[in-house]
Amino acid sequence: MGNKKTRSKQNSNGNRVGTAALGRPVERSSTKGNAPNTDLRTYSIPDYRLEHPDFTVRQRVETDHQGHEHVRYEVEGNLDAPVPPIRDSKYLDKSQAIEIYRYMLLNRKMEVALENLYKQGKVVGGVYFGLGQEACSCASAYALDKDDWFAPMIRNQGSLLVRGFGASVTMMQYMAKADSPTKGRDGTAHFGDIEKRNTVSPISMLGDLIPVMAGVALGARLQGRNLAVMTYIGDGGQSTGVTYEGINFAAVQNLGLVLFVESNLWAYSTPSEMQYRCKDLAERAIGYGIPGVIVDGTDACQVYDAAREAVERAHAGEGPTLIEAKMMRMKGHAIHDAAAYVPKPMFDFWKKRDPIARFENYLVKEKKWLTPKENQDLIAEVEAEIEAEREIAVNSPMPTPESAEGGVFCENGCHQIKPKYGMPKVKKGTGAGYKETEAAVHLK
Ligand SMILES: Cc1ncc(C[n+]2csc(CCOP(=O)(O)OP(=O)(O)O)c2C)c(N)n1
Ligand SMILES: [Mg+2]
Repeated sequence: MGNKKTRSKQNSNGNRVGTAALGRPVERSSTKGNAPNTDLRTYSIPDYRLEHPDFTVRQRVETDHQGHEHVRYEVEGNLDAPVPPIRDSKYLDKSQAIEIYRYMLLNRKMEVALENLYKQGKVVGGVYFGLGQEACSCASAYALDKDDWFAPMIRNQGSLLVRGFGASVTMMQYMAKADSPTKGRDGTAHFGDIEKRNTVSPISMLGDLIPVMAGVALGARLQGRNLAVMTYIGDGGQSTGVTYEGINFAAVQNLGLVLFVESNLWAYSTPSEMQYRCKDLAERAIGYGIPGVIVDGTDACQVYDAAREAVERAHAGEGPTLIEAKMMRMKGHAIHDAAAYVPKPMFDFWKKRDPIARFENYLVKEKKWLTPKENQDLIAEVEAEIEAEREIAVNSPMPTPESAEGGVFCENGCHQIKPKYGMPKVKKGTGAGYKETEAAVHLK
């Protein structure tokens, strides 16, 4: 993030890729013989993947010799398919691709450090991991411009790194340290920074971030700015009613929501087969009347391209985009969960599609953008950074007991909410037609 972004190119129809390639559902009449068949409509959902994994998870109920029933999952399908290549990005140049790779390495090594801190008894509570999802977290956040807004979910610790939160911030938060953003009041990732980094804190109630972020986009637009607002929802969390409400609101208001649906095949111990019946969650976009697109969530280039196109649509005032990123959660729900319910062949399949190993291979062997020596130096430098950040976090003090009573209520205007980009433009009432809205009065 932060460096110059290449704008998406024009496609052959002369439309901006951001609009046309993402396939805003377009009604098409299909033909029967020569006559148009008006009974049939088809909608397009672009799919950037170079592979379409083909397997199904089935639930089996088994009875043990004592008569107790146990649920077990089995996977069936083509689990020996060859690993697909990384798809060349339409927009990323060499230095940007290497920067994303570096963030992915930081993401992974920070989580390894967190696991060790947990095992050393230094973490208060649990730890959540985004293992296998680093490309989705890092390349998505990298597609945002500095002024755009963003809200991570618990697994998007890589996105936080991209948005400028050092690894020590997340580590201190898990250790409930005095210098952490919540000063020890919350043990997990519930922090943001609405002043400097345009980052809204995750919300535990799944789906609730979506209307909140739609509201952020609406607020910015009332203040004269078309900003992109990016957030994430899981394949489990997208079943909530508030997800529907939030996306629908963003759709009808044409707000710049960039929603990543992280299709990681599991919601806690529930497989996606038991979560929804449509083939791909991107199809939900058709019902909302917004563009939807499918990407391989383990391919940083695909994630970036779809995100960047959605961000450009948002900046152009063209409304929300739903991006389904397909991948696999490679650990349990959190550190307490050994994920014993996941059939081992599924882990084996996705392990071969490790987003970091594949991107490394792409940069070193295919593109030759990094020599093996440069790659080793980069890895060593990332390890040194994580070690330094770990030291900062470990050395931060625990909060004093007296500090617990501070920061509970607003003190001395600490949370004054002011319009960030300018006073909202409202129509002045001149007669029976218009009335100054209550919201506008309130903002003054
Ligand atoms: C409204 C709501 N219902 C239930 C929960 C409890 N809960 C927390 S995480 C989770 C599973 C989420 O799965 P998914 O959305 O697929 O995200 P993933 O863990 O795979 O990233 C559930 C059910 C919650 N936080 N909010
Ligand atoms: Mg999930």
